[in-house]
Amino acid sequence: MSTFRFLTAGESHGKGITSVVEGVPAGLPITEEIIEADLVRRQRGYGRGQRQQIEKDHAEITGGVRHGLTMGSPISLWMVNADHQNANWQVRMASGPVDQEVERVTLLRPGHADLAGTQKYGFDDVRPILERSSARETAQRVAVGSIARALLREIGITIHSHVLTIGDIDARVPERIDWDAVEGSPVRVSDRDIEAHMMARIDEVKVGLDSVGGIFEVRASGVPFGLGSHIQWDRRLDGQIAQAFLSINAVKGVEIGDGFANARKVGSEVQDIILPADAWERRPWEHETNRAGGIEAGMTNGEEIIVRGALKPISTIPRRLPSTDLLTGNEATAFYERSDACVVPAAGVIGEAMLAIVLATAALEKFGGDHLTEFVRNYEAFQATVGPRERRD
Ligand code: EPS
Repeated sequence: MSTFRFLTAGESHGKGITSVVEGVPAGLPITEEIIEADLVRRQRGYGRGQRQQIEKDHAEITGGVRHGLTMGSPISLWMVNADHQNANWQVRMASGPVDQEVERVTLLRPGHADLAGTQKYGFDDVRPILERSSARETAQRVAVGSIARALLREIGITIHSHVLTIGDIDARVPERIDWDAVEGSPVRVSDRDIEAHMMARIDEVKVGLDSVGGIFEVRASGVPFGLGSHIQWDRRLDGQIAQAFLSINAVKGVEIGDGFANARKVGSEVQDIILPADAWERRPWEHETNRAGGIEAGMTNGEEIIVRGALKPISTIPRRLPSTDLLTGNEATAFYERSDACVVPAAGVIGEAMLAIVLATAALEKFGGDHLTEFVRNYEAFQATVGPRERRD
């Protein structure tokens, strides 16, 4: 049985970024076009900086897929950094020795990897640290997420995201979210009025040479019972999701279901009542509400998974922040090259990828299978066992 896992490599302004994905069953339809559809979504979003006009993200499949189908072997993806074509970057990020002096970055940016990274890895130049800690790497995570998502789709799981807040502006969340409207929105909200307010807020922040954060929400529907487990701390799915979300650049908080709101209530107000069979509309064991966000005791409970990620405003801002020089320890202003004013919409797309990766890993753990048909067969056999014993035929 295979375990879904992946690694990425590459720097923001190096030649490109790579990933190797292992554990995908054979027979899954994957094409560069399928992956590109998600890459394009990550690049959009109001408030992105100049860099996204330079990059046209495309993942070339260089291994593991033949004639549009996975082979069960590791899948390798290669993505070019268009910005590297700039002569400056070719010298600054050359993998071989260069015969000219390359200017060091020594003005530490607060809120980034600069200080801790240089101290930990022993550099007197921030460049080798900032290049890898850059959110450019999330382009590969989204590509890997596309593969995970394609696998999940085979067992009926779909994943969406939308933006809940930009700064202090809250979106109104309707009972049924119009995902097509979200996809058409520059800030990934379904409400046009709020969209205009949010965009105005981003403009305002840009004029003030600042940045703004916010909260995005990712939802997975069609999730079967029993992904994750209660039996050991590291098998709990909510813990795995929290780790995956907190690994997204600038995400500083994670909430599953009504986590924070529930903390202010009493026990009788926060339960999701398990409905009796005559009230079920779509499947066995429905709940009256979904305050738990689809996970109880580290396992999926059949309801929609709802996860939120809170993003701090991007730390690199055009308004030069007071800081310190890495070499001298003297007072200085922080390094600034370029930045985005707001990345909350893009972070939602990255959150979808991370949730897809966690769920694909858990689904493969539960259902296994080296070929897609085996995976789907195992899923279907399990689904047939779900429900009250005396009502099952
Ligand atoms: C990033 C800084 C910006 C972002 C980049 C992440 O890049 P640059 O310094 O080249 O302007 O645009 O994000 C991406 C390149 C991307 O594809 O998302 C950072 O410091 O993390």
